[in-house]
Amino acid sequence: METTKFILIGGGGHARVLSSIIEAQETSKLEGIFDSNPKIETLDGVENFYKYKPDLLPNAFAIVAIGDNKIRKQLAQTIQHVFGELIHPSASIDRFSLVGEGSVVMHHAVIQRGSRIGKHGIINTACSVDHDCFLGDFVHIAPNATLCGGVQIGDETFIGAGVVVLPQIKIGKRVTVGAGTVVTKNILDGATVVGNPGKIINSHGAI
Ligand code: JB3
Repeated sequence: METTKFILIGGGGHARVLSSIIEAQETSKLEGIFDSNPKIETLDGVENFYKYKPDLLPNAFAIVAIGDNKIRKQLAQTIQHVFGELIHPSASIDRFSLVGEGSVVMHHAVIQRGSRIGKHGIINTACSVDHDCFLGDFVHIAPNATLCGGVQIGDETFIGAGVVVLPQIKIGKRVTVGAGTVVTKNILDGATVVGNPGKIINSHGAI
């Protein structure tokens, strides 16, 4: 069976988790990483080529392996490789859901029926995206977070570890929801929300 080859842009903690997903699939292979840090020679034995070169490993699919949504978006615009997707075999993805290019779904995550994950999203370890959710591009759902049914999340928004978002809630773009927050009301663009129940702690992004 043909091997699916990958390159990772970035070689830190997030890249190591993605390397673990690649290793978990017999027909996938990590060919190299591109990380600007001169101290990183390899990632778990895979060579670091440092500065991104579009003509190096041209047949490999690229994943931007940077957890920060804004940096991941900036970098994605510079990559000329075709983007792939990475889904750990232990993740549960309903056949009527969609995962956009460049997105990654970690170990034991759940994406329920009718949900759509945008481009370059991070659906992190053991989080759950329930039915009919709509996530924009460059969204990060951190480990163990729970999106109940029909939740909408805007581009570049970060949902912290262990967050709970109640059904049908709409969260705008570039929102930060702190770990453990329970989101009970809609949140406009740019807000930072923390606590149970979630309270907005910056000027914009009112309910
Ligand atoms: O919370 C969890 C489960 N994971 C976090 C993840 C989602 O985000 C993790 O704990 C970290 O908070 C974070 O992981 P990430 O993005 O790997 O962070 P860090 O370990 O700091 O690694 C970032 C790597 O990207 C570093 O090695 C940088 O040198 C590299 N980097 C930063 N900017 C870049 C650039 N590499 C390239 N090629 N180009 C850049 O512009």
